[in-house]
Amino acid sequence: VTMKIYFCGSIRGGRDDVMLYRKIVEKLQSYGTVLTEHVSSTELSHRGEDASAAGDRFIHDRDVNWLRQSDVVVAEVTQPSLGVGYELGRVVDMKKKTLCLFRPSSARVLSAMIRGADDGERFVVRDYGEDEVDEVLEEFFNALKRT
Ligand code: 6IA
Repeated sequence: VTMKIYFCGSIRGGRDDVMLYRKIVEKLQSYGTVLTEHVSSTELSHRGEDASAAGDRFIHDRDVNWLRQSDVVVAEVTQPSLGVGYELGRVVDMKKKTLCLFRPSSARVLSAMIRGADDGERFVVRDYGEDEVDEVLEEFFNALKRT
């Protein structure tokens, strides 16, 4: 049985980091099935293909179901996104193992509601640089195997 990984990244919050999401998702795929591969699709713009409320409800319900099914959650949180923040809030309640990746080089300051949720164990915020994706994920998944 392969691990189910839920990846969170900004969509309507802005697609500036989509190439980095690609890189992260590619690495994640070496550890398991990424349920949310579309988040890293370069074809998906912040405007989206379907803005209807029914479309949005479908997306919301499907994503929350995927969150419930997932074994582990990885989020790139540098580009602020309401959707990613919402997913992380839901996931804290689901008590899933979660890794949030933030790039201080962006000159942004991460929300206190994310940084402050770090408990050093189940929910971890990791500062990193773009060239450290592989190491940071290796470290995280190796530690998972040991628990
Ligand atoms: O508020 P945001 O759009 O930035 O929220 C992004 C997060 O919400 C991602 O981590 C996704 O898991 C989830 N999400 C938001 N929109 C979608 C979506 N299609 N498909 C899948 N997951 C989504 C929207 C595409 C569109 C712009 C029509």
